[in-house]
Amino acid sequence: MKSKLPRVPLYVTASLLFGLKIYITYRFLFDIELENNMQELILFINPFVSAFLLLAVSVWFNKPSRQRKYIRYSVFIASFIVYANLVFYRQFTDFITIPQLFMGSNMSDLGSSILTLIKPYDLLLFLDVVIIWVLSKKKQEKLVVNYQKRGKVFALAMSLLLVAGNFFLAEMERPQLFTRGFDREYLVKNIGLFNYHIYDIIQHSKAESQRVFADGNELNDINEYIDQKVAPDKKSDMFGAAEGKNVIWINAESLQSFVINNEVNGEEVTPFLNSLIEDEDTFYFDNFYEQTGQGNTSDSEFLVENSLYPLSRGAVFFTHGGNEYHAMPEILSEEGYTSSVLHANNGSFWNRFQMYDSLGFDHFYDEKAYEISAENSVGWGLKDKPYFEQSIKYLQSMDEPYYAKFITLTNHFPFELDEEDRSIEPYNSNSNTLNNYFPAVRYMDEAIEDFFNQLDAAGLYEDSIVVIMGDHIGISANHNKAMAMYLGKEEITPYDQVQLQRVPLFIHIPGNGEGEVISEVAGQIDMKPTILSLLGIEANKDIYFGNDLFSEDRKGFIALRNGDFVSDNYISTAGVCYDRETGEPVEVPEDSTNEEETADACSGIGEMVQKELQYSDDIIYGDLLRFHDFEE
Ligand code: GP9
Ligand code: MN
Repeated sequence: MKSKLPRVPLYVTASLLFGLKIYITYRFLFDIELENNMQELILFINPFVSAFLLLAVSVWFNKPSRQRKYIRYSVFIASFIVYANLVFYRQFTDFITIPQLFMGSNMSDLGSSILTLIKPYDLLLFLDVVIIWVLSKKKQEKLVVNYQKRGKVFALAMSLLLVAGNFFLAEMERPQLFTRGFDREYLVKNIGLFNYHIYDIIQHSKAESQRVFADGNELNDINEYIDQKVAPDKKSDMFGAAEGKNVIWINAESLQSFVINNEVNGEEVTPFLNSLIEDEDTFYFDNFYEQTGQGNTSDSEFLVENSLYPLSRGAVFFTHGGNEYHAMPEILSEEGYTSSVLHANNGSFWNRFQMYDSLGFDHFYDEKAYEISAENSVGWGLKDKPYFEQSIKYLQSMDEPYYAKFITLTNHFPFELDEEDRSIEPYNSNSNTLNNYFPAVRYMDEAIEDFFNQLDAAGLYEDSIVVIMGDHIGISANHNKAMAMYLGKEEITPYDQVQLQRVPLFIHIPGNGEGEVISEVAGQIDMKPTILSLLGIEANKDIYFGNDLFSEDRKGFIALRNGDFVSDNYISTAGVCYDRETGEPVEVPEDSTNEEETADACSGIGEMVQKELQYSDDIIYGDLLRFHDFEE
């Protein structure tokens, strides 16, 4: 007997079956972290949206057999893509990218272990394909559709609308998802695996085309600029002051300068760091600016290792992780150093696996190197105190001299902290973020103090220098009202905003005895030349935009990534030129006809800033360092 019920068209049934399969895969086979209900919802929606987008295309085929064939094969191929990602994920906890597919050494690692990554029950993942295949072979007319043009356009409009809705939710949940890239997991969980692959292909082709058209001649102007404006004529007095020492680098998550030597509820926020400033072996820089863009921590790392600027959009770790660089770890290794990063987070975050390889790091101790449990974690992961504690054994095992970079995690937005770790009370304002920032900063301060003691106890202190640097701001302009209240100001002006981009920099050289507070304008771009000079390493042929912070002979300005800048005398932001000392806008004499004068005092430096940022971008987009001979 024939059923009276109208049959659901095959492309709809297939979308539901295939969508459900992808959802199950995301939810139970990939280890995707879901932090709230919104993320749960988006993860639930996006598989069906993607499936519908893919399969609704079938309505454009007029011939029933073509329609069936399209549905059959697209589900099969798409399932294969999901499965390939799953196998890859089981090995790398990451999703496939185009560069990895074509040139990754990762993939060859996979080759040998592939059999251990395939499970018998994986066959079930093709159940939907089988059902759809069988259905599509049935010649029932009702399964295929024969829409008029209107119906076809409607199906298309419907699928695009669903995609738009999905993207809208994703943007809401994770603003600037597309420009910033973040982590592949973020992309997959928000827009789905297929849209992620499309995004990856677009990113990749954009980067490739700029790369393809470069031939190296672009470097002539850049080298000339560096020779004239950046490279100092002579070495600083501190050249070689830490020759042969280990470099222990601490990336202090979200640490801003405004908490240094400051109080909250009558309590010192950073007692240890404050005492470190007083220490005769410490150089403390109180006008040191972060210059990061959208890539946050990764951008600060990029600045430090390369003395190049990060990009104005996206995270360069992500977009240009495969470029040729001549970074600090590589230069150090030529001098006999080993280099490592220790960071108790997922190693694929910010594309670190790939980028650290490109930068020349020898080892990366990621979360797998740490014992992490619910008890010793908070917020983003392992708490800083157990993190440092567990790291000592790795330091002890390193070949000397070494460069070891520590990246802390606890003082990360939203600055969660367990009650037992809270030594000072939060601030009291309308911003919970700012309120909780203080106890979290204090926890990091204590963790760093403990770490100094552990270094000493393990006999690792004397032969090392310790650098502590804030990576980027922790409190954004969204909290300006509370920030103004805390700082005792009426409001946060654009000038103040730039000043809030100061992060602490400590260079601690045991036994040096000449430590002081240095107030010259400085920034993250300066770290590579500074460290290399301290270690007595000359890198004459290097391409970089920073200065040795101990040199007299410096550019005299720090470019912020948005084109604002701070110079010895001025701060330029939002098109206004301020006197750096007073914070007052610099007046242009009204009756002046002289072009030099009418252009405000900032414009000369402004042009240099633009030029320098552009040169740095050209280097990255064109992958120009591959044409440069650093040995020569
Ligand atoms: C993540 C950590 C924090 O691994 O570096 O990153 P952020 O969000 O600050 O860039
Ligand atoms: Mn950070």
